[in-house]
Amino acid sequence: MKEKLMSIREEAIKAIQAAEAPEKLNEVRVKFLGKKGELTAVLKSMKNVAPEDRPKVGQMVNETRAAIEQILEESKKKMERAIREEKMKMEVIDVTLPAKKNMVGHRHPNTIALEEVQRIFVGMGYEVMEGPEIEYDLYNFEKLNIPADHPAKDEQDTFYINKDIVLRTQTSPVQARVMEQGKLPIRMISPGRVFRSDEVDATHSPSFHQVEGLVIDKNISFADLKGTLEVFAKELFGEDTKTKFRPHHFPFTEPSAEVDVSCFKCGGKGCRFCKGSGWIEILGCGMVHPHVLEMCGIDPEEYTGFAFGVGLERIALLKYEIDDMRLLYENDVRFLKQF
Ligand code: 2NM
Repeated sequence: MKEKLMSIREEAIKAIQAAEAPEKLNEVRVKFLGKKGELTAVLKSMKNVAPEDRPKVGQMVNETRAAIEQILEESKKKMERAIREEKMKMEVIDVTLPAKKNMVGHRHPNTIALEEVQRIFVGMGYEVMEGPEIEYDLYNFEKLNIPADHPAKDEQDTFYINKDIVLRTQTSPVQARVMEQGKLPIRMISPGRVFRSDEVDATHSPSFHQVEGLVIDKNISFADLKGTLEVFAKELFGEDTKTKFRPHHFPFTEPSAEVDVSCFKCGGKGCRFCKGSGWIEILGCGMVHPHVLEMCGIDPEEYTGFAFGVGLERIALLKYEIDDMRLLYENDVRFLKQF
C-alpha cells in the first residue's frame, strides 16, 4: 500500500511538472484527487486492509493528498505569476514616445480680417446682415442708380444668369433690400461673396469678398462718414493711422470719395509697401445718392445717409503682408497656419 501511495505521489508530481497551463493543473487535480481519482480509489480499497492497519494507511493517504495539494497550489501560483508578468511585458507603455497630435484647422486670413471688421462696426452699434449671392438686376444695379447703359453692367464685368438675374457684383443689393423694408434708422454692414468677370492675377479674382456699410438717419452728414471711417482705420491699422479722402465717383453716392490710410509699415514716409507714396488705398465711400434713397422708398428730404465698401481680401493682404491674392484661395494649411 505504501509503495502504491508513493508511486501515486511521484506520478502526480510528474504530471504537475509537465502541465504548462492552469487548466492542465486542474486535470491533474481531478485525475489524482477527484471523486473518481486514484487516491479516492485507494481509500475505497481500505476494506481490503486489515482493520488494525487502517488508521495508519488512512493517515498515509491524507499525507499524500496534502502533499499533492500543496504542490498543485504552488505550481498554480507560479504559473499565474508567470502569466501576469508576461502580460505586463506586453502592455508596457513607453511614456517617452511623442504623443499623437490632433490635427486642428485654422481660421482663414479672410475670416480673421472679417471678424476684425465686424468687431469694430458691431462696437459702434452696427448690425451684420446678409443677402443672396444670386441677385436680381433690379437690386444689384437698378435701385443703386446703375442704369442699363452703365459700363459696370457689361457682360465683361458681370456674370448673367439671364437678363434679370446676376451673380451679385457687390453686397450693396443687401442694403437696397434693407432700405426698402423701411425700418429706420439703419446702421448695418453687409459682408459677403461677390462676383466679377475678372481675369485671375495677384490682385484679382472672379470671386472675392466685400464688406459694405450703410447708415441712414436724420441729419447724417459727410462729417459722420469721415469720423466713422477714421475710427475704423485707426482700429484696423493702429492708433497713429491717418486717413485721406480723395474725390471719386460712384453711381450710388454723391459726393463720393476714395479713402487712403497712411502706410502702417513706414508711417507715411514712403516705402516698398506703399510704393513710395506713403499712402495705401483701402475703401470707397460717399453720401447715399438721393435717387437711391427714393428708389428704395426713403424720403431724401427727411433722411440722409452714408455708405462705404471695402474689399475683404485687400484688407487681409495688407494686414498680413501677403503679396499674392491667389494664396488666399489655395487653402494650403501650411500657408493658412501662419496668420
Ligand atoms: C462702395 C462705395 C461707395 C455703397 C452704396 C450703398 C447703397 F446701398 F447705400 F447704395 N451701399 N454701398 C457704396 C458706396 C459702396 O464700395 C466701394
